Amino acid sequence: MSGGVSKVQSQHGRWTVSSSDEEDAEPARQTGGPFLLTQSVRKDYVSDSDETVVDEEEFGAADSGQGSTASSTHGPLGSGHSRESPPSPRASAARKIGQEPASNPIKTEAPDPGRQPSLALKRLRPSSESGWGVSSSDEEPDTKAEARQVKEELVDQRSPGPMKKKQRPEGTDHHYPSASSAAAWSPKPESDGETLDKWDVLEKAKSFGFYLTKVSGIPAKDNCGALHIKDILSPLFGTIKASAQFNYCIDIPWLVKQYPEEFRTKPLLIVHGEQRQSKAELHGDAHPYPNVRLCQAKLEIAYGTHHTKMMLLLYEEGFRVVIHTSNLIRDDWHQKTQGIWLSPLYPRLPEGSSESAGESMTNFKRDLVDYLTSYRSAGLGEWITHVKQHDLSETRVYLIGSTPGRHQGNEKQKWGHLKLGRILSDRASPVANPESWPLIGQFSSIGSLGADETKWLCSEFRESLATLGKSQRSLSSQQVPLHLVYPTVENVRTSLEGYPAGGSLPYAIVTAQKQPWLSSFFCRWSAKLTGRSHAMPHIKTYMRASPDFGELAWFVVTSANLSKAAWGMLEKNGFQLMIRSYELGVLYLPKAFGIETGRFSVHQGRLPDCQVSEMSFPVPYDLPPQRYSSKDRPWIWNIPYLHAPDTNGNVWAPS
Ligand code: K8D
Repeated sequence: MSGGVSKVQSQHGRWTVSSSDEEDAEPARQTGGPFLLTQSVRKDYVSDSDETVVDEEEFGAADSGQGSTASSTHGPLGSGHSRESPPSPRASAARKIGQEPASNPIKTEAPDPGRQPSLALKRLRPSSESGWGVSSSDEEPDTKAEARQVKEELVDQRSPGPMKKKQRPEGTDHHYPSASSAAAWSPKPESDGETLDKWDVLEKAKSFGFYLTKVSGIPAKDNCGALHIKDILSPLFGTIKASAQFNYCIDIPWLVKQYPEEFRTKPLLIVHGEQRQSKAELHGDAHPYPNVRLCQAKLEIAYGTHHTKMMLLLYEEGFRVVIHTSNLIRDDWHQKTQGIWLSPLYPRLPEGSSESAGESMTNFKRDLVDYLTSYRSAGLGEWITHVKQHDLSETRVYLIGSTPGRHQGNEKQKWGHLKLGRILSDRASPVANPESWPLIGQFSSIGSLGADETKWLCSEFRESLATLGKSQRSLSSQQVPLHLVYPTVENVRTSLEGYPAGGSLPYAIVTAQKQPWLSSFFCRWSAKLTGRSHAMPHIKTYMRASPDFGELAWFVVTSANLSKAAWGMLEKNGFQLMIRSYELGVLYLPKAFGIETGRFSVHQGRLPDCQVSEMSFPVPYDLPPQRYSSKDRPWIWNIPYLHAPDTNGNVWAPS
């Protein structure tokens, strides 16, 4: 690692304890904080005779950044009060990864009936360095084939394939993009600007642009179609001229290494929310890289964070937007379930195009410009210009963003849950029995949601998400079932990472104690059909499913956890929506993919040979969600778990 000496410690006290009602924010993710080791297995339940010396390579520990030190960059603060947790992590935190040797190279295999030895003993890929952006000798052949396939899907959209002109599908309306919008760059002939043929429908529905991150240590078939950050930044996706990385936790030396060598010196703008000392540290980290510029997102409301995870990639060939859920640190791309939306390759508009050119039927361009403008930052000006200069008309998704503020009037419905509710009102198709179509939320952290479910969760939040078309706007959302998918302690313990995975699931004990009522909504993490049951979620998704969970009315992948800080809370009798954090996600509506039934069919798991299904949505975890049993408890990161060792033989003992 090229970073300097770690200076992670003692980031306490950045936040003072709040006496106001500001407890809705999620706890700061203490990636850089002082921390309590996941001590290696306690002797009282592991007999010496079980001791096994484990080759570090067997666990990928030879790779810098792998091993038990990971936990020490994600562990909870000693203080039980989340408000005192400084959002310190970032660069310094990340840099710490890989600098400290594994504290305990000798692992003890603990007897654990529930344990799945295959997880612990599986040989992991040597490291994420085997991404195919590096030298060919490092590459796995199948990885390259996959990359080519992804390229065909996402870069070569200009080759229309076999063409056949057909009749307009029934029910095609103005929400659907006209064939002419594609004509600017598609060689497909005969577009008359009005008709929309089946070829278009299939072509456009072909890819949802939805991907998961690659998981080290699982069978290759389960990583089919999954992407590492090196894949996303590879020349196969475009020749990078400049890029912008929006994120929360950023390890600059690691990030630079994810770019192919030929792109490492191209201008890179990092948009972050760091303040004071951690901002200074981030600047220190950037100093060795003259091409790296930093842009600090304003956070003028207490307890806000810059959660947004987005890449803007300016290519010789055009422009691409990537909205995802991973921090820019090695651990977030290693053994977690993370979501990625990849835009198509956007062509550059002809010189002198009008302001309104290149808009999509989802108004994605306008919304992205509005989102970027909300930073009110000079550093983003040129990126707003880049967006304006490209044709985003092929975008099929809606942008759902949050930006800090007390939004009123016209602004109110541009952000957070009110934005989602507005799009669902304006653009989603009603269903016959809405009260039997459950809502599912899935996330990696939980804020303080109030004394009972009526305060926010089952009132404004569920009301917005339960909207389906104008007629059903806020109609008896009280009856819509709500399932909240969040890992149990057992999920974390038996995960690929073991307890250290809990460092990215920062639900705090003080918060949990205030909302025992929330337990009745909880469902376990399970992703058998994607092979990701043991890759803990850092993805966040929200969806509306049919009564039998076989169809979806819509699907969202986002950075937004289950918190008022992220989604917004109504104040002043609904006059304003108060949002603390920056968040970004995308909404999939079936009609925008030419699916006129207004419902995606649900597809779980991968089809053979990395195929993607054309009309069914690849839901990344098992449905229906399974409620917690009476023994299950939600993962809470700042209490000890000493009585059962994790996959790697460690326990969790936060300070
Ligand atoms: C993140 C306040 C964070 C809390 C939760 C998360 C999460 C993040 C930051 N800090 O997404 O789980 O951006 O990873």
